[in-house]
Amino acid sequence: MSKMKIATALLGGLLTSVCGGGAQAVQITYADFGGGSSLSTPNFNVTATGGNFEQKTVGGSSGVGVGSESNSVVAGEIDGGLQGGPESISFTAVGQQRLNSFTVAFLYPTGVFGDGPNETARIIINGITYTLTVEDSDTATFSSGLGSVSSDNPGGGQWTVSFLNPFLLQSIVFAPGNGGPVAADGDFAFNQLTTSPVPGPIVGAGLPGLMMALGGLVVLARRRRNQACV
Ligand SMILES: [Ca+2]
Ligand SMILES: [Ca+2]
Ligand SMILES: [Ca+2]
Repeated sequence: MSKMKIATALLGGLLTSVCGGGAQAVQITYADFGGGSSLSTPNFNVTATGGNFEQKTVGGSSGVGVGSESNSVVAGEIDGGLQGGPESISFTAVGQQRLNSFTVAFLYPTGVFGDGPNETARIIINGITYTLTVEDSDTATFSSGLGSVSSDNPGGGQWTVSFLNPFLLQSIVFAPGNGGPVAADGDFAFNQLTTSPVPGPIVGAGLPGLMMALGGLVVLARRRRNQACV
């Protein structure tokens, strides 16, 4: 392959990296889960604690929770469990990616399906615990200003927490919040997680890096033209 072709191929790859960085969001949804207690995708390793993955649809929303014969209190939701302790679903990131948003379902205000308190979800991101708390049927709050909450479907208790400044995701765990002595309080299900790739090195180098790459291509093109004239 000539130097020109190599340079063109390199530049093409770099431009793809520039143009594609951040645009290729990766999503994993409840629909990706079958049975069993573990799931591996190119981007995530996921495990269920306290039982197996279990899906359900209620009130126009769908999600995957944890189910078992012995420990699960609420089918298709991540609940406080019986003697086996709280259920949870844990995601470990494969490779470098940034957290854009996550969505949960079946997190309801007081009174819905007999819930005592407003339900809360415990979300442990990179080892730090945050809470998503329902205030009423249209409002919920996230315990950190890093994320803002939107109501997707009040009938399904579905909420999305979006991160304005996506950060590197190593792990995220979905666990019941205010279950306490009542295992069916603070139960919910996972609906969706969206991440984006970490930008490539040329993006890190910024515009000067891109200009240097373009400059190199021009020099190679001139050399080639001069050689052709000999
Ligand atoms: Ca359950
Ligand atoms: Ca409940
Ligand atoms: Ca619930």
